[in-house]
Amino acid sequence: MKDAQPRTIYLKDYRVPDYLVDQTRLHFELQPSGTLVRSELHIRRNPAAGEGLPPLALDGVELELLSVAIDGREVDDQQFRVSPEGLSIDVDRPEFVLEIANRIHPQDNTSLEGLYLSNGMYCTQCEAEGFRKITYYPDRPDVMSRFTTTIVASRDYPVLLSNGNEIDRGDMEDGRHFVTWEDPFAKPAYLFALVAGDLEHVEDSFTTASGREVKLQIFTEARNIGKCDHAMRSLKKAMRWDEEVYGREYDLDIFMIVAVDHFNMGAMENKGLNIFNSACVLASPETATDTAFQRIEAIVAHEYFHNWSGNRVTCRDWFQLSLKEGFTVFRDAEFSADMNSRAVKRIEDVSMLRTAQFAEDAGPMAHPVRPDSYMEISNFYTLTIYEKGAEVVRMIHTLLGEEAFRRGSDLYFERHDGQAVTCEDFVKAMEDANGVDLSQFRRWYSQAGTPVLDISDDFDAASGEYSLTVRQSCPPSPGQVEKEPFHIPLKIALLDSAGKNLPLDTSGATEQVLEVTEAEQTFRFEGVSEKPLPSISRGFSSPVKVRYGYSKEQLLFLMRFESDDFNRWDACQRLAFMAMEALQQDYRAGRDMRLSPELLSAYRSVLQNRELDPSLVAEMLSLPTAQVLAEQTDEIDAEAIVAARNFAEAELARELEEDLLAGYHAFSNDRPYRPEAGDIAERRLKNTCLAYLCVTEKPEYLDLAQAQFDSAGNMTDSAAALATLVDRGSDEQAESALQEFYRCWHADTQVVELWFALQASSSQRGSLDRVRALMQHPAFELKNPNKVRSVIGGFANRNFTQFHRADGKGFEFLAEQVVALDRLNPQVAARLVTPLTRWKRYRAELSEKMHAALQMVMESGELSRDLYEVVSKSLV
Ligand code: 0A1
Ligand code: ZN
Repeated sequence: MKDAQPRTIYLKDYRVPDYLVDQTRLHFELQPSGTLVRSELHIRRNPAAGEGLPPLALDGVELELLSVAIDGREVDDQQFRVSPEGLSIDVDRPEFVLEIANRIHPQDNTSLEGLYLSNGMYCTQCEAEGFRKITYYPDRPDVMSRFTTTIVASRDYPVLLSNGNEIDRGDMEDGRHFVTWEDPFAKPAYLFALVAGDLEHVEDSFTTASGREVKLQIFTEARNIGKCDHAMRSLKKAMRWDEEVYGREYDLDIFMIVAVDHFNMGAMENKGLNIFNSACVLASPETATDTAFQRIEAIVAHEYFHNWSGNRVTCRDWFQLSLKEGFTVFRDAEFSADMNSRAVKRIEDVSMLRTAQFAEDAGPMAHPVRPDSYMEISNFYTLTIYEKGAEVVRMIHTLLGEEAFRRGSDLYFERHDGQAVTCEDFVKAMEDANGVDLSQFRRWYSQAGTPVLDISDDFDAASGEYSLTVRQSCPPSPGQVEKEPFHIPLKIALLDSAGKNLPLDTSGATEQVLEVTEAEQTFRFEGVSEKPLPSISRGFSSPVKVRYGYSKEQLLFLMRFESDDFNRWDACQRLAFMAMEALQQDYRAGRDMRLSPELLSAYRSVLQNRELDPSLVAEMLSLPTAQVLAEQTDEIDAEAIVAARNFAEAELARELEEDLLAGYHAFSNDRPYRPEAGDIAERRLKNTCLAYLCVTEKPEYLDLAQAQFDSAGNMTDSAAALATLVDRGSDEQAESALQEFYRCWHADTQVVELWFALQASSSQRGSLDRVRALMQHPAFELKNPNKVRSVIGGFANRNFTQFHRADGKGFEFLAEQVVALDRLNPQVAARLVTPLTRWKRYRAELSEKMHAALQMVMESGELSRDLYEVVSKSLV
């Protein structure tokens, strides 16, 4: 390990900062041989921190310190101490100007934290604790300062950017040039950004609600300049939406986005200068799939929304990360729902939550939405903080209703503008604005684990009373054995035998939000004339597992009549899950597998239904993925899951062949490409039909796929056809399509990433040998996280069949790669190891092999703090 003893940081140890930094002046001289950083910090004792003048503690990692001066006088080295973690300076006055000079080496920075180079362009990533790799500083979000930044560089870097507004520029005598930026808003260091490179940009403008003109610019390398339009459109939509829905206006005169190829995450909300992973911003119809178009729209919005939920109001400490992330994910999800199909957006989000977040909640790294402790904060950019955090905000929205929620968010922004605050402050604003009590609700922030609701019902025909009894429980998670009952909004409806929603009270409302607060609680409905069928947790009203003993017939009924699209899809999922459990049992017992005719006919009627949104039909037709099935079983039998799923898919393809073909043709068209909801839905259903048809491996359908591949006018259709040929075609068909695709697109980074991912995640063709070969491909780069995620991540996370091969070689491979990567990029290594941390969930044979692979990582030598935390916690 890097640190002999990785330290655990506790929320309970939080103390206000000893010193504040009112002004930060930075001066960068960018040079390949090493970058010189000079800082001038206007420091003042924090009156809230108590008496006396303790030493000033600054964070700093991997820095070469050149000089330290206070109020213009060099500080002699008796007065300060340097450690691998930072600098401690003795202080004799309450207010002073500190000047520091240090050198850094961006060209050697492979961790992609701090200042680094991506394809020769300088860029930064400072969240959460990257600024300390740039210069010595109190690198914590509750120290907010006004930044002025001067960048000096050779003319080879014509574009020099930082946060805020440009206030000066000019030439130096030695032929270099400089630009100075000033950010009028105080901000924590994690929102600092710098970019320098030979970049082009597209420009547009936006007029805010109050009539201010904002310049919008997207910067990228010249070869990508044609791929910025969608992001620009998305940005303008997001700016308008935030004004309309939250009353939030943009506050600077300029908003910039920069695309970089080497990036650990999706994007970063630096004030006025968002830096994006190029995969999350660049798109054109020829090169990006519908999924990519929608992801870009969502991420551009997410980062933009952070300007208020994150930047204007920021986090006091990193335990409060979900304050900005949960809220902002909720905001971007609602934006995407408004721009596209609301039900499908919800289905996608819930599917992800149910697979990956529920697994996290049940695993060794489980933590509450507001964690109590961490070793390495980078490990806490999790699905729990982001997605479950968003569900928690959504539940507040559900409990309060649209208008009251808006009153709460208005108060939150008004009360805390310019401050660094806590999740508690958010909840308090929601309470104070509406006179409600969310005391018990706060447990969602402090208790980890996915609650389970066991629901039963009773109907008394004589009195016309129907009741629902809800029992809640929550399994233990690390450090938390007993859980107190949660406050759970449960949106329900009752269906009569004709499939109509029954009125639930005298107002005639047919939907109700039950507030579950007790360990066991009964809800009664009067005047019910026949035994109804409950529709439970409509729209997935809370992040819980609902158990109600639906029979197959009842689920079939819901699939036909349920008016809530999300629950309609969910009924279909439950049914498929039941069927596949039975198939797994057959497989294990060596019996013939059989899919029930009712299920087949239910799927057929979904496919024939031309009233439904085609993307909902596509979602309903798609069987739960192997990962979903695995997450929902107590003891994962990977082989049985694969066998059951393959069988069900083959049966559906065979039985529904005619309807699938009809569907394929009905939803094919030659309209020009538009990434609009209606068109996306049609392409999705058409390509789902194509994939099913090719499961039969009949030559005529493979020809159809080949024809689509040959003539596709957009990447969605081209990639879908390619994936189908790769999965179902002959060796020759698959290989020649792959080659042709590469030949056509080898110069396009995003498409090459897709080409990698498609192979590595193919259950048929993504063998370990192929994955190893892809890593030798000239376009593969272990130092580039996107390439790593496409190839190694594609294999470990999306290629269930091959990754779980019985000899455990898939696990060994992952362990090897994680160890190699840890030397270059600890953040990415720690994330990549996740599938191995789930070893306890598997049946013995695989479980032991996964455990051994994890052990191998542990014993491989020095681990980064990031990887050490995940591996050591998972081995327990
Ligand atoms: N705040 C960003 C996520 C982010 C976090 C860490 C990063 O580098 C380690 C980069 C980005 C967001 O939510 O979009
Ligand atoms: Zn975010």
